[in-house]
Amino acid sequence: MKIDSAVLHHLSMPLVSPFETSFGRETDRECVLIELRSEGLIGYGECVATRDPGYNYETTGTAMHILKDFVLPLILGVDVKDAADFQMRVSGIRGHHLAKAGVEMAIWDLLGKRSGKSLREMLGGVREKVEVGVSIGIQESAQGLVRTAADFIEQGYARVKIKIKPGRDVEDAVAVRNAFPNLRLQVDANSAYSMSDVPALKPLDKLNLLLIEQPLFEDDIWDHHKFQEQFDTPVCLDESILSPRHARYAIEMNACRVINIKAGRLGGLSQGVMVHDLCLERSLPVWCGGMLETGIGRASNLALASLPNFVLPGDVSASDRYYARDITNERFVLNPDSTIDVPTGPGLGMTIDQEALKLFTLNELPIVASS
Ligand code: OSB
Ligand code: MG
Repeated sequence: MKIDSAVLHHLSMPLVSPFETSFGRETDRECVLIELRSEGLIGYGECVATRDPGYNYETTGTAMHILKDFVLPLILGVDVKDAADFQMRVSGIRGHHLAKAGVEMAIWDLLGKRSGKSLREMLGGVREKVEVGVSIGIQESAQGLVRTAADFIEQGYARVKIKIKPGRDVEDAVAVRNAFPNLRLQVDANSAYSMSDVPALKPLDKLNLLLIEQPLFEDDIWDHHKFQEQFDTPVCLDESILSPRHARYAIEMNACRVINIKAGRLGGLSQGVMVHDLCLERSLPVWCGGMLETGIGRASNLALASLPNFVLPGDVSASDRYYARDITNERFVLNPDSTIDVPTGPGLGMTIDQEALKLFTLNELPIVASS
């Protein structure tokens, strides 16, 4: 499949409500939509880098640079066979997984459109719908958080994740647990703590949480082992797992009992599938994380989450939880059983609302093969 040209669309989209985590607050979400043209077809991929280097070191700015100057020149005018071939071609570029993963997604979309197969079929997904939950950012108060959670539960979300940070942890979690004694509840710290915070966090262990996500630093798998030793609640790693190797290290160190899989963080869907397979073999449950994706990235997450070992609900909510207007014509809705349907069309199964795309574009960069 020869890749003829590409367009990078740097987007900024207003969120329906601000999203606050331990590393900052977003009211508009930036991302880079990658458009690849090949033999008369167009494939789309979403790079989930954000405006600020808060989740990890990448930003939409670094992604535009790495894509334009390093990743795309390696594939434009080139016959790229599949995701593995793409990974081999870009293996000399260190890091920048969010940038690479966006291109790999566009390649899958092209492969599917060529063969008439959905991403779910190509990845080996086994479910037509996926169990989902909602990730709630830090609210103005614990009472406000309970109200927000009640609203989502009312809408049909059967699993809730709340963001925590120092000073806004145990009290918030206790408030939600007291209001909803049977709720499937979990917390996410986004690397905000260190081992000296263990005594302060210990009361979380009494709240019957599904898991505690990424309490410590990204590069500290070993301290997560020490943390896990002190908690009955399963530790789940997000930021720390940057490759299938990291997943193996974490499992062998007993640093976690659950892994959050994000294709972006791992450098591509193919790498997400590898972590999935490894966890299946080692009997670790996984679930699909989210990065406030547009319809493009959400379609990709749903296809990935249809694989067999995604046994915990994913952070993949309905389109209206994020955007009043999305860049895709298709919107995702929550089914009454707290699931979302996996798209069935070729590739990602999505089409672009060109008018919306224009509306949200900060910068558009066409890129052609240098001869
Ligand atoms: O840590 O899971 C995270 C959003 C941006 C960056 C990091 C995270 C998140 C979420 C949102 O929790 C999940 C979603 O897309 O609904
Ligand atoms: Mg997380």
